[in-house]
Amino acid sequence: MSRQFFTAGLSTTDPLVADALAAEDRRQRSSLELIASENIVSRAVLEALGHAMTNKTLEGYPGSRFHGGGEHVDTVETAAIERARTLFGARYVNVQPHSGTQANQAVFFTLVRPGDRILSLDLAAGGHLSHGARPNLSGRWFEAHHYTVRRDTGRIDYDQVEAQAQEVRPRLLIAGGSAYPREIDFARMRAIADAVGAYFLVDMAHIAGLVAGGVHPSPVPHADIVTGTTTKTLRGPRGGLILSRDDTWARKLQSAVFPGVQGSLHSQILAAKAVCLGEALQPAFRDYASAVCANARALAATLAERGITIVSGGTDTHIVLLDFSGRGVTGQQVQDTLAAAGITSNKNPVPFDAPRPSEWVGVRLGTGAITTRGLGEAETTRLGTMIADLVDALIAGDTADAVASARAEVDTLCERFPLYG
Ligand code: DSN
Repeated sequence: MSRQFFTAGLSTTDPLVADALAAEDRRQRSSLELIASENIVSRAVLEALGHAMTNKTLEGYPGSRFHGGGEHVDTVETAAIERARTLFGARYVNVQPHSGTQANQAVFFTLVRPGDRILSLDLAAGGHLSHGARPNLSGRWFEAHHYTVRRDTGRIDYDQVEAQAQEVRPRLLIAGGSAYPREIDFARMRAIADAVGAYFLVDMAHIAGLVAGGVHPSPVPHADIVTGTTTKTLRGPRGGLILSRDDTWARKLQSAVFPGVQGSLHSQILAAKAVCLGEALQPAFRDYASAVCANARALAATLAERGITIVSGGTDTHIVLLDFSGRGVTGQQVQDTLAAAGITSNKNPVPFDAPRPSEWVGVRLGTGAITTRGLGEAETTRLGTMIADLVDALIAGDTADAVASARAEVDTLCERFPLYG
């Protein structure tokens, strides 16, 4: 092997990929990220992600591996487990799931069998694909039923969930999702699960950082099993995790993750997970989580004042879900208009929306990344005004001036709040 293999940089060996990475770097630095499932990881997390620990293949768990040479991965995996235990008050922790979806698959492997009934939040009401949506494996393997939100409040109606649970008699009740902006009453959901003899899973992927930061109630005392991601509000690498308040399911979950739904682990990701969990244990993370929610409330209030419908009338989390039904524009058009000004968002269904993504009338915003960047309530309020101006211009049919003006303000904000020095 030529020495160059070990020494040459990416720009020399693969300009196409190097250029794409450089362009992505510029994109992130010069735009404001409002996609609710994104965040900006620390330099320390990036360092762990880019480490040669990626070369290490391992299966099994610390102290019980199928390959040799795993002692340093044992160190980082054990640290990640211990930190998650402390952070979330959980007894059982598994940090190996490659994603939140695979964490959920491991829970299914543990608690249910193909053909069993599951009951989860409807996708259009803020649920998640991996909770039994038809195109997902979970929708094919289980008899999935979905509860929704009230049309008048946009919130979960727990009496309705209870009535539906009594009718469906699911083996597994699931709470959580990817676009529900309100606090979830985990104690009530637990009571509903108990009343019908169902297991109770909470997928806290979006709110894990808010739970860690003490600004959202924890599902851990209530659920049989909790899944989540280290991405999103927890501000870590892409990947999942599984928690439980006790060891009831420990043995089954261990073998459900490996060898049930996964093979070898992603060593360097475990190192990055340990780093982000360590960061979340610092007192400053509580301030961060609190600022994320304050920014979301400021954004929702500003947009509502400008006549934009906010699903559920506001937010208790980092998510602000906009509803453009009856305004003559689609979520895609709003997403594209914001993007032209350097504001990144995603089209999203709103409750009871059309099934086709091209017809969705929602846009989901989230404040995790801009808060990491340093924007406070004043800047977020200003950002809300810019978004409202862009929407007004879109509805009026001429966005050129609004886009130019917002783009200039986005540039100024990006310079004031730079990424990675
Ligand atoms: N579920 C997707 C989202 O919320 O954007 C990815 O995690």
